[in-house]
Amino acid sequence: MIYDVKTETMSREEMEALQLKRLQEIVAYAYENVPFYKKKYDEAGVKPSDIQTLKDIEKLPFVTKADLRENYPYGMLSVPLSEISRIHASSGTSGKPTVVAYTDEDMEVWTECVARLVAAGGGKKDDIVQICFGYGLFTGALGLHQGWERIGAAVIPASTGNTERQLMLMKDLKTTAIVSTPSYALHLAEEMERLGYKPEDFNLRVGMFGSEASSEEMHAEIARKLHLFPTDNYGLSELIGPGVSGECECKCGMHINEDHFYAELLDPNDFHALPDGEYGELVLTALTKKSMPMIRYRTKDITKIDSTPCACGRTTKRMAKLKGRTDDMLVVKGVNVFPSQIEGVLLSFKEIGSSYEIVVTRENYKDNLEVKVEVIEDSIVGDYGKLEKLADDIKKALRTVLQIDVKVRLVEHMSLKRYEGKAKRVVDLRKY
Ligand code: DLL
Repeated sequence: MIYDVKTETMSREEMEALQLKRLQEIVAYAYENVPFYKKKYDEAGVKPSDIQTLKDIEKLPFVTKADLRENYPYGMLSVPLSEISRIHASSGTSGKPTVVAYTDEDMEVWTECVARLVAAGGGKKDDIVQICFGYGLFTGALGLHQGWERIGAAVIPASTGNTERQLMLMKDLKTTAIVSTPSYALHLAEEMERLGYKPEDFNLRVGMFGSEASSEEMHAEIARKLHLFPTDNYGLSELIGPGVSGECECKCGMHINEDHFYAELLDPNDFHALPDGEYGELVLTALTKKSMPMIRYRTKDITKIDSTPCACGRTTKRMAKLKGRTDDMLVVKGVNVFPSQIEGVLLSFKEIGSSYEIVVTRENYKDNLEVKVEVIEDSIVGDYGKLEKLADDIKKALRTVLQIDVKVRLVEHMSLKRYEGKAKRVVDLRKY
């Protein structure tokens, strides 16, 4: 079902006209109301009146996470605190968190954006949805909660933790939809198996996943193990939280809520605009966000854009599943390695589980890449020959994809750490 037919099926001309109008408004608004933007634009020698076409956005300087950190906590607000109705924060890599705020109007936009993606992913009024994201400062839980509520579903704010209890609730309350990270969905599936449940014991129908990278293979596994239709959903706190883009039932890219988010795809080295189909860094502008204007925010997320029509009838551009981030991209032996590439290979082996850990070390100036995976196939545990062959097969498959040698370490089932939030897959122990 298309939630907002008028907006989601707009012609390209109409959408671009709307985007330009909103871009001009938000740039002028930010310049007048946020000293940070006034200073930045004055220094760059640009004025709001220089924005005459959408392409003119390229005249504006970028905003980065460092800018938010420097203006912590309220330095980028355009309104007095009395106008703010919600505050969230995302964990910073070090030190202070990144604080984001919403006015009533921003909350309304957020809720509508998520509601569109809920409907796109197959969510319905009759659904009973269990939100297994951590309630708190993280935008995931409350953001999706609001969107599901807006479409009229019954929302269970289960939060994270206590997987056995989650499964009990899921079964007893006849949950039809779940919202979580994709890795937690697989953990739920593992626990189901361990506790002797079968997927048929549950009423699951759809799953909205996001906030961390997942491969097509991972979604296929979730679908198979939990008997539900999974969709991938993307967003980030700085822009709004979840609600930026999400997959529809065609699963051919995540539809961007383009009337609220203007997406540019740039070469991360020289920032020239890339054509559709080429991977680059996503730079987003929140076209309507009032509390904390976010104009040309460098997401560091790597994706590609597809503007061709989608079979679902929506006309909005789609972004591909994330290939990684410019800053979690590993360079091992001089080769760019994305954890998502490794994951894709690992999930093609049925003998190993979906949890893995990538460890990078350096010895005598030489990089080593080790992948730890859990053996879940009982028939080969204890059979040295079979284990050795499995490790060798995984190694060969990784070599084909990555073009470098990888050490494969098989470990016991359930011995790797499980995560309720975003999974941490990479341990880089190299000293530079
Ligand atoms: O993770 C918002 C969100 C919550 C999106 C729930 C979807 C579902 P942050 O905590 O600020 O916000 O983290 C944002 O997480 O820049 C990406 O690197 C990563 N990320 C978010 N969604 C996806 C996804 C939320 N579907 C950062 N695939 C972003 C891959 C994702 N990475």
